[in-house]
Amino acid sequence: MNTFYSLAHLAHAPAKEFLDGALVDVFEKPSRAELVLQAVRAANLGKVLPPADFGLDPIRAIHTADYLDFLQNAFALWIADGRDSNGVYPDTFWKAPFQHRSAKIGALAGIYVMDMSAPIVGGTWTAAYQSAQVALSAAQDVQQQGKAAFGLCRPPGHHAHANIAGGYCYLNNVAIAAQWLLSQAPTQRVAILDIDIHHGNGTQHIFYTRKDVLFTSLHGHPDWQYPYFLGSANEQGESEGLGFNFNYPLPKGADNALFLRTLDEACGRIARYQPHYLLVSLGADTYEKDPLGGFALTAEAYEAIGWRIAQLELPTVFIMEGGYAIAQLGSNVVNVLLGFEGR
Ligand code: SP5
Ligand code: ZN
Repeated sequence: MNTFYSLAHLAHAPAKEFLDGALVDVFEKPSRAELVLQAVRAANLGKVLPPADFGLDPIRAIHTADYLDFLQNAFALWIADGRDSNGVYPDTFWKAPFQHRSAKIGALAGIYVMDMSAPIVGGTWTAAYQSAQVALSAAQDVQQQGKAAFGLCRPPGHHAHANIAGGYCYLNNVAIAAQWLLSQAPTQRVAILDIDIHHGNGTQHIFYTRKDVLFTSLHGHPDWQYPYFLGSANEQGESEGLGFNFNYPLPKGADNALFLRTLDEACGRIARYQPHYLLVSLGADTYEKDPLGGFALTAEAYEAIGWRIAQLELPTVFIMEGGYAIAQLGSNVVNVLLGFEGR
């Protein structure tokens, strides 16, 4: 299968994030994508191609105009306000009702960013824009050749809501690609399978009231794992979307057997939905050695995951999400893709 990749991700390289109360070196760093790219090349997965430019319209179909303005201008406003060049981090998360809407960058960050792990630096907008183009290009490739493609997206996307950044995510790449596929007649239904260890809160919320997108997610139970506030099994969709959202929250320490058994359940749901396309939010932070994980998956699991997804026999768009165990990230991700191809 073809891999889509853009060098623009290199410009998104914040130095620090807040984690467990400490300012630490970022986990979501440029070497992640570079190592996955090297593994793709070493495995001869297929061609590595630059993304086409679909422009802003497919991004505007998912994200609000005010949020996109914020993402594009935040760093310049931050610097103009005399703040630290480390990047934009909210200093105020307001919980009470608003009485005043300030245009100060500190206020905007509080509105549009939900946590301390989505800093915005000078290269963030361009990187996020190109990451979305990578996802769109992978979707178009699958639409044209009918089998599979890999969008090596960085930054990742599944925590981003229509108007909120968080969890290293700014633009929801998988949602943008899914919506674009639906805009291409005669596609009527697409399914998303999210196997990053963190629940895809943004993707779920974006499609929560819709039945043309089935969202299924395996992840650490929000009782113990980020993002804490969404991801329970009783979240099944609302209004027209009721019955089109399936969460499979798993306990800490979940192993290969439990993960693969649960994946089979999720795949059963997807098969019954009979979608025209499958999009996979592919995170490898389920790996036993992941510093932000908590599952116990071993390297052998990844090929098996890919093989099971292939049994759905659907045109499939893989979209890169998380995975922070740098030494094994490339091989774990590529093993999913090789497993899918039966290699
Ligand atoms: C795309 C993606 O994988 N985003 C993950 C964002 C995780 N943000 C950090 C959450 C903090 C969890 N506490 C970790 C405890 C490790 N000591
Ligand atoms: Zn994750």
